[in-house]
Formats: sequence, structure tokens, C-alpha cells
Amino acid sequence: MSLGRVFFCFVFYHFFKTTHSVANGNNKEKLIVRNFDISAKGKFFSKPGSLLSNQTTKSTKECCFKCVQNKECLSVNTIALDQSRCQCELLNWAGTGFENQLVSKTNSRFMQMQTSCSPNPCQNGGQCTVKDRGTNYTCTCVGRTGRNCEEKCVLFDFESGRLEGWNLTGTAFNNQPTYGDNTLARGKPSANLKGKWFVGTFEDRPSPSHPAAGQQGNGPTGTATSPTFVIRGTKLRFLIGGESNINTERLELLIGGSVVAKATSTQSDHPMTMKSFDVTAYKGKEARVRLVDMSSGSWGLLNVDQIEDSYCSE
Ligand SMILES: [Ca+2]
Ligand SMILES: [Ca+2]
Repeated sequence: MSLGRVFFCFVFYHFFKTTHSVANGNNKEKLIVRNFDISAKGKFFSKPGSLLSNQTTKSTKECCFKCVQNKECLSVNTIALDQSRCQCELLNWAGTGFENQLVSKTNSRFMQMQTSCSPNPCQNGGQCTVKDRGTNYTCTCVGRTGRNCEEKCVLFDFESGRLEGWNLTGTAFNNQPTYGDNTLARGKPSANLKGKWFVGTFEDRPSPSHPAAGQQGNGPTGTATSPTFVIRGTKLRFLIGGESNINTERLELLIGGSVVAKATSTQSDHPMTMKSFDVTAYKGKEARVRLVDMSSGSWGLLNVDQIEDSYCSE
């Protein structure tokens, strides 16, 4: 909520025939307190199909009360007209990510009932939209999947600029990942990286402040083993380039510490191409990838980027 949680409008709603009461044979009057959060001040919410009714009330509080009385209502726009009158719009929408749907207007407010989207149950930047009259929700995920966007499908894209949690041996991966299209900067073909970072063991540009075209050359060798992840989908995809010699330059998939699959570049060249392993047999298992550069000779380099689980697109 952009203005924080503010319990602005407390509506004491006499609710005579709730399902709960009927189920218990109890017709005793229930006192329901419904809270609204102010989501925006000086702005109102505008989304086609969300307006249930437009009326005039004496106050913002009365508008909230009208909303509580309307089974479809999840939020309200109120616009103070004068001291004793308020334009009251009842809306059937509630959720997060409403900021792009706001329109500026003096003396207006957009307020949402507290629902299953408050607080936001969607993880990793996912947006929550209320459904089933506030009792349920759906998450719109970014680069993730799962009910609450908890499933990670882009496993390693190196876009943090660090090999966080990776275990390194030797020296080939000490200055990784590489910032920018450093092969292109050296006058070679593009590395065909995704995003702004990739792993390239010939390269030496570990930050934007390092000069472009920096290189450590073919000499360094070593391995980089990833943190553990759980395989969800049927394929593990990755971009790979460099030397096409699987004996010296490769990406390995490890299950229980054993290599179950390995791949190398299609040809000895800088541009990475997408390859994949069929991991159907390993669904649900913990795995790691290991990047291997064991050559100091000509083309003794490995490029890797965008290691992802196919689960999110299945
Ligand atoms: Ca990347
Ligand atoms: Ca090397």
C-alpha cells in the first residue's frame, strides 16, 4: 500500500444471516468490523469494468458502508464534493499493482477493503489480484511460477554481477561474471549474452567500471559449481559458447554429486547458443551445475549464461 496501512474507515456492520450463523443454528446478530486501507490520496482508481455504482453519500465512511453492503464491492473511490457530500464509486476490484490505474483528482481517495491480497502473498515481485469476492487471489508472477510466485525458473542469469553461493576451484572463474558484451568490445563476434552479464572465462571485466575489452585470456583453468536447486520441469536450458571440446570446456549437471549430463559449445566460437538437457527423470531432485574450463590452449574458454528450468513455460 503506497500510503501504508491506515485503518481509516471502520464500519460496524450488522450481519444477521451469515453462513456461519446458519450452520450453527445461531441467528444471533454478528458484529463485523471491516477495515479499509487508503491506497491513494488525491487519486482515484480507473479500470474498465470495475465500476459497480456511482452515488452521492454524506461522507467517506458512508461510502465504505455502502461497499460493505454490496456483495460485489471490494474497493471505493471517494471524491469530496463539499462539507457534506461525497461522490462514492463502488468498485469490484482489489489487489496490488494498482498504481498504473490511478487518475489524479483533488480531494479524491482510493480505498480497498482488506482482502486475501493484504498483505500481498505473492513473492518475488508478483502482483496480487483478488477474486471470489475477496476470499481468494491470483498472483501475476515475474520470471517465476507457482501459486505465490515461489517457484524459480531462471536459475542463474548472473545479473547480480556476482557468483553468489558458487564454489570455485582454480582461477578461471575468479573475475566472473563478465559485464556487457565483452567479446564484441574486443572486436570479436557477440557473446550473445542475455541481459548485461554472462560468464566468460577468457574475459576480464568484472564490473562496469572496469574497462571494456579486458581479457584474462585462455590460460586460467578451473571450475565453478552452482548452489543447489530443485529440478521442476522437463528440461534444463542454458546458453553455452566457447571451445567445442567436451573434454576440456563444458557445463555439467550434477545429481547427488555425480555428473548425469554434460554439454559443450556447438562450435569453437564466442556466441552462445541455447542447449538443453532432458531432466524428466530428475524432477523433484536437488541438483547443481558445474562449469568446467580445463584448457589453457587455443580456444580454451567457456561462455555460459541464462541457466533456466523449463517448468514456467510448461
Ligand atoms: Ca545474463
Ligand atoms: Ca581457460
